[in-house]
Amino acid sequence: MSTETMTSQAFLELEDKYGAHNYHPLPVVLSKGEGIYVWDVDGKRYFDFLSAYSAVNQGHCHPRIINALIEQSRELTLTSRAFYNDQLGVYEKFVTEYFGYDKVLPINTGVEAVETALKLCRKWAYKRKGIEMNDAKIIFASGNFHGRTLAVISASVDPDARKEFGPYMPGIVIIPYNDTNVLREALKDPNVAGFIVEPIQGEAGVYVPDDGYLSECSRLCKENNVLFIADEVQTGIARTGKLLACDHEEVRPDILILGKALSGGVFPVSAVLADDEIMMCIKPGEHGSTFGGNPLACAVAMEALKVVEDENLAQNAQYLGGIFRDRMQSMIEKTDLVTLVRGKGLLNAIVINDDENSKTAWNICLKLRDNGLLAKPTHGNIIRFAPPLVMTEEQLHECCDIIEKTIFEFDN
Ligand code: IF1
Repeated sequence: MSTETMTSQAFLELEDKYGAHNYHPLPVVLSKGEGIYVWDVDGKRYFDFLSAYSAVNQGHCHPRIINALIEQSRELTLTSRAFYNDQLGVYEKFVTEYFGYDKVLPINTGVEAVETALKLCRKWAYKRKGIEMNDAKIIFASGNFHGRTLAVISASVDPDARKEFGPYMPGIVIIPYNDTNVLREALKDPNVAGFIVEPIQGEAGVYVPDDGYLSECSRLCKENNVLFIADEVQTGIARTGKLLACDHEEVRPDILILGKALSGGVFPVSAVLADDEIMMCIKPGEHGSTFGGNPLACAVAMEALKVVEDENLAQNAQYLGGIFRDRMQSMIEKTDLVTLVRGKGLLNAIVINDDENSKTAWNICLKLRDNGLLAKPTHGNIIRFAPPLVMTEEQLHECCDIIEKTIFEFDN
């Protein structure tokens, strides 16, 4: 089908007619991306303030990452893990040194990496910790988002994610987020093998825990011989102003989960990192995936991580994040429509002065779109702002001007 003469409306109608209705996208049809910008089918340019949920930290179609993709795809794309390939070992050495772990288990999507971490934790529980077979429990935080599989939604408290998908997986304990007292109590159960947490809860609305929360959680886990598992699928890889969000508190997770920006948003590449003591609990045949560790993924991920380092993206996110929150803070003082801004680095959100069920945040996002900036509401009254990390200070100010102008237009 030639798409050149098709209107935005025609593309919306195609998705509506032929695609499952498991999403409710903002009405804008994109056909090109470069750096911090995306363009719609009519050629209108936007600042991307979602970055595909932090997958495109390095910016859209980064020339170095795309080049790695093209070069490798000419040579070899997939062997499966039935054979060795000449990229995997090189990547494994690179990525383990980059993040400081003995071993990596390469996989594809974020949720697969979460599943991998949960399985690894259970294996460790039986082989090392000595928990009776099938008694292992893993603690999750309320408000979590770890993906869409049956195991993971079993730990969700979001009715949309859970309801009518039962029966649910057992062995899950849910405690409040940002509460170390409850964790301390929960850890007294000797059958607890792991505690999995997002350093900042994304889906919950960019909910930043108190300073010291992660380090205290990690300390409590260590004290109780429980694995501290960090889901850094969204917060990792420079997004929050450090390579990992855990780095803000100098916490080293026992199991580290990465995804999204590991490929710079080129295609799904995820990873689980751990030391030998944990990772060697899994033996050949016990876990895997056809595409996990494919040579294309290895080449792309290596280049994507090099770009993060070479372009100082963590430092840039840290610096611009401060400016962004300052600008939002001074905006908030001039309007009743926005009540607060929160976040770390370039993972931020503003809270709209309205209830969760209102359409205000959605309508603001439509106006932002009209004014050339793309963002998406979460939970009805929260707007997440997460641009690619390759932005300059001048560009960020331009974006803050758009947000301010849009909010003030709305306020009247
Ligand atoms: C969707 C949210 C973000 C994640 C963490 C694992 C995964 C995710 C911390 C799974 C995925 C996504 C998926 C996306 C919406 C999105 C999201 F709003 F739902 F919460 F980013 F903030 N751990 N997050 O955030 O990774 O399997 O998707 O690769 O459309 O479901 P995945």
